[in-house]
Amino acid sequence: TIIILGANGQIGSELALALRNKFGKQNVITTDIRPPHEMEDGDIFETANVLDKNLLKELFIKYKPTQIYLLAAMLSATGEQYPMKAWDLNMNGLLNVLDLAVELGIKKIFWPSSIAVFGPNSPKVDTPQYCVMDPNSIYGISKLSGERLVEYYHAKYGLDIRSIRYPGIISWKTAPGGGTTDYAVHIFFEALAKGKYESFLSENTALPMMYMDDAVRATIELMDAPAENLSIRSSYNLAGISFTPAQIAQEIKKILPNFEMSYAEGDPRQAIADSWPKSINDEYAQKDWNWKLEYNLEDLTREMIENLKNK
Ligand code: VAH
Repeated sequence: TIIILGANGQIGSELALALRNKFGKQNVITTDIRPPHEMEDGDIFETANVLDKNLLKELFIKYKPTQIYLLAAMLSATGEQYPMKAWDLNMNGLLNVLDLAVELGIKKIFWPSSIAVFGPNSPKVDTPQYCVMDPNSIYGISKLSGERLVEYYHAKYGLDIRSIRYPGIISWKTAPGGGTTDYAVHIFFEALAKGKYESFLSENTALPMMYMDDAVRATIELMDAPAENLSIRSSYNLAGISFTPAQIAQEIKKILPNFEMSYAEGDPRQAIADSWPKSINDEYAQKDWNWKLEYNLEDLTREMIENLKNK
């Protein structure tokens, strides 16, 4: 069986769909701190807080998972409002899962890192797998620390933990919560609802992004790769596509000609975005597990508008 912790989040909710399709609903246990808004027949859900180690232990003993996906975390923008809560959730949630996996012999774990592990002194363009990493958001600090921990638990205890440094992820099924890259999701909701959007990031803020379908496929392809092929046990860079708010607005205008974009000044998320890379090099993912992106900016824009129109 597979247990997904944080299954109601932006990534967790779509990973749950993909993993249920791949392994069968009866083999996927979704958990979060509260039930999802809607469930389908056969969906299995358990309420679980990743900070409650005893409850996690009971769940792991009850379901004997062969794989755990730990998606519970607080993202960058909210983390700057509640730094100690973010540190507690992101670090102790991870440590609880790592310790229980060793204790109970659970081999395979997925844990997401982020481009947020890079900081002001990291190379900004074509950011490599190995370079200076001085994150200055508590979220980025927790993800960099998490990378050090997962590599340590792999080396010391042989845990088969796999990880991806996700770029900003764009999806329509579940609205994201508290991220700096969320503008690239909100823009579509507002373009269709109001015909206009005020971006909290400035027009030339280039960031690495990825359509959710690519992010989910990358996750499953990494988890399916033979362990002996994986040369990275911290977390794999994944490039996605880099664009600015101006560029995505331009792409939206090709489909919604009356769409109007404007830019707010002084949003605290601007400083977070400015500390991150503009583009990423993902040669290790290409070499180790044959990664290939499928959705470019034009595809992503078309998919988001079509799916949100029908939603
Ligand atoms: C955030 N969506 O904005 C997340 C992600 C790279 C961005 O880590 O915090």
